[in-house]
Amino acid sequence: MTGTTSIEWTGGRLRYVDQTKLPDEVIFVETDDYRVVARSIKGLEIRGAPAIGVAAAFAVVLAASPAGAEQEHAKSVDEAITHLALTRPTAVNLFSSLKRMRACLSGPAGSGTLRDRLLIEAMAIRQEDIVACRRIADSGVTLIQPGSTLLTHCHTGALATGGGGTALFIITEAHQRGLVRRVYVGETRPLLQGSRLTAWELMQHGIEASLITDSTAGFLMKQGRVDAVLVGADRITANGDVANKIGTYSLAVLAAHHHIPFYVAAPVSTIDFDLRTGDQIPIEERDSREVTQVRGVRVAPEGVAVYAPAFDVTPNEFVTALVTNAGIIRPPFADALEKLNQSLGTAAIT
Ligand code: RUB
Repeated sequence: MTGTTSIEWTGGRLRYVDQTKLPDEVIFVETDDYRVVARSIKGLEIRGAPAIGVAAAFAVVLAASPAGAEQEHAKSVDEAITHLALTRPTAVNLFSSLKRMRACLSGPAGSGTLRDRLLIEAMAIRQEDIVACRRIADSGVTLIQPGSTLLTHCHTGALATGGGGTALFIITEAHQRGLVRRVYVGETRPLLQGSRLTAWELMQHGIEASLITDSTAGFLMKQGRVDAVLVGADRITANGDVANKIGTYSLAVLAAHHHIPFYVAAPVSTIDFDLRTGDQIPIEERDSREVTQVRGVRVAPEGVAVYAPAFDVTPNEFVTALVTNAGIIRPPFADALEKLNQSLGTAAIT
C-alpha cells in the first residue's frame, strides 16, 4: 500500500482498499455503484481529503452507467453528486471535485458522451493529485534538517490521496535521503488512523517509528525530542487557517510554545479561497460510538454523553509554513494565498 494507486479505475468499476480493516487485513472493495462509494466515504473506508475527492469523482462516473440514454445519465449524475456531497462536510476536496464533475454536464456538444467527459475529468483529478503529491514531497523535503526527529498526526500517506501522500510522503522522501532519525506517530483517537495506518506505512518503508498516545506529544516536545511537526489538512482558508484531524490544534499550540516548526502539507485543491477564516469551516461531528467504543468494544459507561468533532481548526499564527504543490508558502498567509489565487486564474497548477 505504499504505491501510488490506492484507488483504481478498472474499466467500469472502482477498486479501493477498505481502510477500516487495516492493518489486520488488506481487503479491496470493487463496485460499479456510486452509493457503495458514498457509504465507503462516510464510513471512512476511503478517507483522507484528496482520496475522498478522487473517489467521489470516479463515483460520479459510475452514476452514468454504460446502458441508458444520455438524458437519464444526466439525471442520475445530478442525483449522485447531491448524494455524495452529503457524505463528509469538512474536506473541501470533495466539493471541488464534485463541482468539476458537475461542469461536465454542460460539456461542449460533440465532445463525446457524458460518461466519456466524466471519465476524462475523474482521471484528470487523480493525475493532478499524483503530480501534486510528488511536488509537495520535493518541496517539503528541503525543510527537513539532517538527523531530524519528526512528529506527525493522523494519516497522510498514499492511502489518503490519489498519489503518494502529503506530509507522510515528505517524511518517506526525507528518510530516503537519510535525513530522518525517527518519526513519532500520534495514535489519533478516536479512529486510530495514526496507529493503524501511519505506523504501519512507516514500518513498511523501514522507517524508525515510535507510536505515542496523543496526550504524550507535549512531554515529548518538552524533552527536546521533536525537531519538526508535519501534518496534512482537510481545508485551508484564504487566511491560512487549517482544518485537520482533531488534535492538530493542540499539537500546533504545543509546537509554538516549544519553538518547534509546524508544517502543513496539502495540495492547492485543499485550499478553499472562498472562505476567509477557519471559523467558517463546517466541522464534522461523528457518531458517539466512535468514542465510547474501540473497534466494537465499549470503553465508557453506557449512556455517557459524548462530544466528537472529527476535526479542529489551527489558526494561521501557529503554522510555520504551508507546503503545497505550488511551493512553500510562508506568513503572512493572507497575502501569499491571495497572490496564489490570482495566479491560479491565469495558469493551472497541477
Ligand atoms: C483525515 C485527516 C488527514 C487529512 C489530510 O481525516 O485529517 O490528516 O485528510 O490528509 P479522516 P492529506 O481520517 O477523518 O478522513 O494530507 O493526505 O490531505
